[in-house]
Amino acid sequence: PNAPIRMRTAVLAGISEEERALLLRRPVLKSDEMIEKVKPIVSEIRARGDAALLEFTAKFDKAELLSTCMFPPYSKESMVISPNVKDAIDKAYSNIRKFHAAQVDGSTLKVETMPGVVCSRFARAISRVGLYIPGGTAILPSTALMLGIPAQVAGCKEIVFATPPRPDGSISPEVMYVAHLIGASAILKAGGAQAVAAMAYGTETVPKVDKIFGPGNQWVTAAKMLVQNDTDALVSIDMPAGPSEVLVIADHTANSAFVAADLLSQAEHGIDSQVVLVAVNLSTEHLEQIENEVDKQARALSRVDIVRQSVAKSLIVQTTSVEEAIEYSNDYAPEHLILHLENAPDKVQLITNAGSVFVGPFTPESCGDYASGTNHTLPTNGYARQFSGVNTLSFQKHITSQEITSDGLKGLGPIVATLADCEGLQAHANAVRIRLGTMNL
Ligand code: HSO
Ligand code: ZN
Repeated sequence: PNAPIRMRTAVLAGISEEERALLLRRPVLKSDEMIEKVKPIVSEIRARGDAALLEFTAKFDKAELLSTCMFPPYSKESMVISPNVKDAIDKAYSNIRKFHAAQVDGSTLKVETMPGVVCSRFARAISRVGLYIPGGTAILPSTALMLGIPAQVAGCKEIVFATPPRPDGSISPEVMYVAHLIGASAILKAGGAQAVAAMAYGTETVPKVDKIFGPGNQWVTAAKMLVQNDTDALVSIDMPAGPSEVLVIADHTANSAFVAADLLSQAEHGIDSQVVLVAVNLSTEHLEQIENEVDKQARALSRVDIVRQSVAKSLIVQTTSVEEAIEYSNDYAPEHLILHLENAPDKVQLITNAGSVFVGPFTPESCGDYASGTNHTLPTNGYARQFSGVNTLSFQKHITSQEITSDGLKGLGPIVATLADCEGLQAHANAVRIRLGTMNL
């Protein structure tokens, strides 16, 4: 236990493609195996609804409940929190709401592609959403804000919170307070695969939802992946989630204590959190200073046992230029990217893959985790290559429409009829010709 808390070090210059690929790897996630494990839980919920849900909650969360859900109005006693926490939640709510309200797509896009042919696109809220708020080693009212606020500003009609209850059957008062701010229409007191299944299919008391959001452990993630593939459930998910990550790029301007603190803030999430430090031409002394800071600060943390394990799995990568560092980061596609660099704002344009970027020495990731305004539900495991983090548009979908005048059809119809003939789809061609036939051409 007294061994130094240290990361592995690798030098990027001169290594082979294979070695470089190994440095980009995350700890393996066995998604196939997990999906097999959650299948029986999901089927039980489908088959037996509330009864199965209550049994699983007794078994996994050690809570004997009489009912699965709470519905508004939520009692004032359930949300008693200290005034300074309430104040902090209110301020975070206001910032996150400002940033997410500005993202609401309330406009209609209209393009006249040919004379008399007008194509439009407009957004509508996803009607019913399920928001998973993890329990486990930390209570996460911040996640309730990050999922609830975009749902609220997008105008979702039904907002279901799901979170594992404490053994006495209650939900943390901070999460209850956020549910009240958001106007959650139900709070499902369940976690794990069983909560996901209940929201995907609905039970006697749990409302069925159209899309499920939120981070969770392997069970939750596997259940989300399973139900999204079931056409009976007719449900989608935000993204496949994995363990949390941060990649920090630091050059000679970096403050060693700040860098270490940023690495540790992510390392404390869980034993499989990944933290990567990409050093740009750092002197041996500077690097050593950072490593000593990691060790020193880690020892003072209450979650030192978690940090010890996650730091041991983490990595320092030495590079010789900012470009090389950012190229590595782009290939890694981190959930969070922190730039401790000279002229950091100018480097943002080089970034092609990342969930969220933190620019400059006074922008710790913690601010985005809680209260600056951006969302903290972000793509992990390299999915930042193709996924955006949760945002207001995640709670809307787009509908297209078109309106064609008779003159418009005179111009467009022959093109469509030719293509329909070419595909051998006579009825398609007829739908145009039957109309053209009524016109004086
Ligand atoms: N860093 C986490 C979010 C979070 N941090 C919640 C603190 N509370 C997402 O990767
Ligand atoms: Zn965090």
